[in-house]
Amino acid sequence: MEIEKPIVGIIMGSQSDLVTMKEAAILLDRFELPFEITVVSAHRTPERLVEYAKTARSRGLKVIIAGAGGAAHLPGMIAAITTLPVIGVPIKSSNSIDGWDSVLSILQMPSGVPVATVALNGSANAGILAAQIIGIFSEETQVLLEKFKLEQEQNVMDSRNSFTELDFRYKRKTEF
Ligand code: RP5
Repeated sequence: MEIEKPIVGIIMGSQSDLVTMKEAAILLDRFELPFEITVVSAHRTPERLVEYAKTARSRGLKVIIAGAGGAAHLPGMIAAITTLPVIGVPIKSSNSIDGWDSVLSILQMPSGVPVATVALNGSANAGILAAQIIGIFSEETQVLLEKFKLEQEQNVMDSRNSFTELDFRYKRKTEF
């Protein structure tokens, strides 16, 4: 069996980020996209960061998802070096005051160096956004994304049943 080369890179500042970042991997798996996942620390392994960013495109990656917490410089520094799109995941980590530090470190990039920042701990959305970027060019991925949206819609519609069971005195029947 031929092993497919990864087209999405998931990186994080520490192994402690994995509990959050694995959600992105679960989504990429669902969209059948080959990915690599590893630790690259902006502060503890700066040279590894530079090498990762410099070689990402030539190694076949199309999108990078980078998660970090606290003084979260990883996504921004990767974006400073590569021309690939970078999706940043702010993480509420052990060295975060309240999560805002991670959000602002990743969100407030200077003009000229964009990072597509998702919500705090929003790594599932990072996985979906990466798939949507790939889906611009891949019909197969686009089909899986549409299926995902339909399933999501159905889950919400099914959840309405729990509302009909509620018994309020002034509740009125609704078709909606
Ligand atoms: C950041 O510091 C990492 O991304 C992580 O979120 C945080 C804490 O790292 P550890 O001290 O758990 O290794 O650079």
